[in-house]
Amino acid sequence: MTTRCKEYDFSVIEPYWQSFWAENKTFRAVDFSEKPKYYVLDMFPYPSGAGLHVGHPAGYTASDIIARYKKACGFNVLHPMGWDAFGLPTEQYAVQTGTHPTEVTRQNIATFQRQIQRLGFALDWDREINTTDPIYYRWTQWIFQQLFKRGLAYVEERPVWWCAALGTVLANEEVIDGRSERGNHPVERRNLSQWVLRITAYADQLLEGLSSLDWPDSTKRQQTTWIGRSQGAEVIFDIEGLPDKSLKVFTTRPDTLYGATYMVVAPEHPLLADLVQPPHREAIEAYVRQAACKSDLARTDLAKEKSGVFTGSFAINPLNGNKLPIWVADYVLISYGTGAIMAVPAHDERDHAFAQQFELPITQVIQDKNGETTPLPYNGPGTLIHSGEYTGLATEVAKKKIIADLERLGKGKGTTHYKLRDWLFSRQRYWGEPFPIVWVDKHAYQEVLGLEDSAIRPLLPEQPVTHTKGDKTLFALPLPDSALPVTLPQIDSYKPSGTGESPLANATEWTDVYLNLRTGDTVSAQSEDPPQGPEWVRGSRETNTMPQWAGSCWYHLRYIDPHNTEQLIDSDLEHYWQTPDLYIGGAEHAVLHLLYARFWHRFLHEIGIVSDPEPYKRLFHQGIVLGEDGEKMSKSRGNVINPETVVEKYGADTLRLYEMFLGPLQAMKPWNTNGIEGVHRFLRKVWREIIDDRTGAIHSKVTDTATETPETERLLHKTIQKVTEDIEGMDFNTAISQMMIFANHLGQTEHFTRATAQTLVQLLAPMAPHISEELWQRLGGASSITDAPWPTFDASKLVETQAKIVFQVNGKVRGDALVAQDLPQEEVLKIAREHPRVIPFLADKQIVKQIYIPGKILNLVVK
Ligand code: ANZ
Repeated sequence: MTTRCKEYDFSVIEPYWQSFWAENKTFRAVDFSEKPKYYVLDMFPYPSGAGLHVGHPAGYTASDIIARYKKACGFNVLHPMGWDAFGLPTEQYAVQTGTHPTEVTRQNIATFQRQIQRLGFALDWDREINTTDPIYYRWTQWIFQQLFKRGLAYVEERPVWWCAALGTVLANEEVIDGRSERGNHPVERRNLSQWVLRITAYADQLLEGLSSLDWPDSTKRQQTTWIGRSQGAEVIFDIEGLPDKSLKVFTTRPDTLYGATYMVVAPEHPLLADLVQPPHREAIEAYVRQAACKSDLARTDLAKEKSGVFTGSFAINPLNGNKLPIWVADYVLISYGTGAIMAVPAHDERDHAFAQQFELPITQVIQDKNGETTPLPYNGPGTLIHSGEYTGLATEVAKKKIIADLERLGKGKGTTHYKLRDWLFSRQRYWGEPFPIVWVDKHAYQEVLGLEDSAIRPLLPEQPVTHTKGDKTLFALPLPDSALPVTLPQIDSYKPSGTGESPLANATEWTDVYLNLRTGDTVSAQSEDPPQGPEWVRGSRETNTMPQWAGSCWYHLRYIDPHNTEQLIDSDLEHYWQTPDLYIGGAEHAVLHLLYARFWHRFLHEIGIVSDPEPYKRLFHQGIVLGEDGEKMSKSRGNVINPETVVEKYGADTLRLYEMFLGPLQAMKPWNTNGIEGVHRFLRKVWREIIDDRTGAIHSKVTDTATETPETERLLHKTIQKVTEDIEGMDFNTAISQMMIFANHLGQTEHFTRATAQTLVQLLAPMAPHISEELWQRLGGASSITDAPWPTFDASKLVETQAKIVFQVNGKVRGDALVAQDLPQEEVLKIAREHPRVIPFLADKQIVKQIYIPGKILNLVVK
């Protein structure tokens, strides 16, 4: 049961085996199998209109090799695929063309699926998921509800980028230097009511959990920095002339308090209005307006020139009573610490640059350990100087003492701050998950509180979540489980509403509803015949949608139980499959997705849905594949390689093998079309060693009668060992090199056994599965190669029996020969003397000395 081609014809072989695997459901993951489980997960793709690019197969081939290898090792493998399909590009395409995003998504998924299937991945397609499918996002909404009822979702006025010309809110990445990326219109910060998730409640857990993870160090470091826990103190400064106000700062260096020479508040600081003295008012108002257009990143860029304005007010140093001028400057951010700092220019780089620019005093208060004068700013540890009673103390001691003294004076306390902010969770978009929330007025909310037996009561948070609209306060009411999923309504335009609200705000037919709290039924409030009864409330649906990250926060769980309509995941299945044993994806997700998913998974663990607090124990980042010119592939550069074109020309096995042969998986590396020819030739060679391509039968070299030569046997076992170890270590490029060496060796032998040929194709199968399955079957393999157990090597066969001896004459290499490892020196000398390339150098000469390094070199000194 094979194809009939004589030569290596991948265009026949590959589709043949792909349908064979699909029809036989070869890669079906079996729930509750007796075998040990192995779950290997890829970061699922966003099905864009552009189709697959060569970056996708790099990671997917790696995970596929592991999946196929683990199956051969006797594991019950789960290797699934799905679509992270909500997102802005689809919505924008829909706006431009008037096609519904569902339709755009359907088409894009069809393309991605066809392209992925052509690569012959060992995927269980019965578990395919799609984040935009209501069957899926019902559970995304459900998780939101659980967060909501535990007080982890709330609404807050948050500054967002608002572009008046476009009539919409923009994401950070859509704003460049204070202007919209599209159309170059000015943007400004505007406060809008936003949903926020309390990820900060998990800051410590997320930080401490990192130590248990087998992740790339750089990614762990990025998460650590992103969470940014810093220990320090809050210090309270009195303000001259404002006896009932004070200025609170956060500092990690309370030991430098004597070195503070000025203070800074962020332009958004609530106290600023009180601090500004009349002569400075105009300048400050202009400055604050300017700062509103800059991103945090631009404001804190160390390389940028510092800017700021003096407020005219002074603060009092709580330890020594010094008067410090208070400035406003945009390098201090409102979102961190307390939004105000004590500036210590001698020991902080930013303060130093600022002080130099505005000619403010610089007072050194820390000397390094050796007491030498260090160039300023010096931010290391050392001993205090010019610091009153603290002079002479080591920095760490001084920190503690100063904090204790401030506490006693009521002027401060030790605190911990985090860079991590709560997660802004709403978007003013159409193509995202709707929130399962209806806003009702106070009266209706109180009535709900009275409905003791309602399905909704257990979903209400202890503290109501409210937001004000005009002069009204509205209360967030979660929809009961029976109302899920809340599906997206059909609307005429996906354009933003123009008021800063989502396009859904225009769909009043959908937003204004009567909701039955018991059944979850809704009736449009525009209905002529409004329903009656105590369980019906009138409200207005939340019109923001969730960000694209939501669906990918828990998708690793859905693959385990993809069709469950009763619960998020069956707990027996969860116990069986647990979390992925290996997760492969790009390093660009180091903080956002990988942190959000850890947060949700920890939360689900806490509420008893999953058994482990961490979702991804072992993580591997595949490197980026660059264009042939060494630059990032991009349409505008014209250096994009389309995997389908490669498959057309060389076949999927070549593409897979080539992507793995390019270099170490984690490295960034350029594409090279010449290299692909080499890999393709290797596959042809393997074919021709085993198949006689004039007849299509097994080559006469492949013997069933003779035994294997010791050299072939040794190299075979070495190859099994190396390929096995390299696959385990994800060093696929060197595994391939070893197989090339072995294939070359077979090319040079007269005969090799059928068993040797079978083992070679087994080793090749995880990387080039189609040719391997074909050769396996032709060699008489009983069932699919995917059922054959992984070859094992015999360590006793690895011992080198032969050695290559290099012959030198007077220190110069003149020839070499393969000899038995334990051949006596006289015999080796005999071979050297008879070596055609050595003979000329010995003629008429006398050997005066022999230096023999067994198994390596014979050096003859002649006169
Ligand atoms: C005085 C000082 C002296 C500081 C010194 C540093 C060195 P990390 O470590 O990142 O947490 N800071 C505090 N709040 C700020 C804000 N909202 N915007 C900008 N800078 C802010 O940084 C904490 C340090 O960053 C704080 O310690 C404060 O400067 C500054 F030799 O206070 B430090």
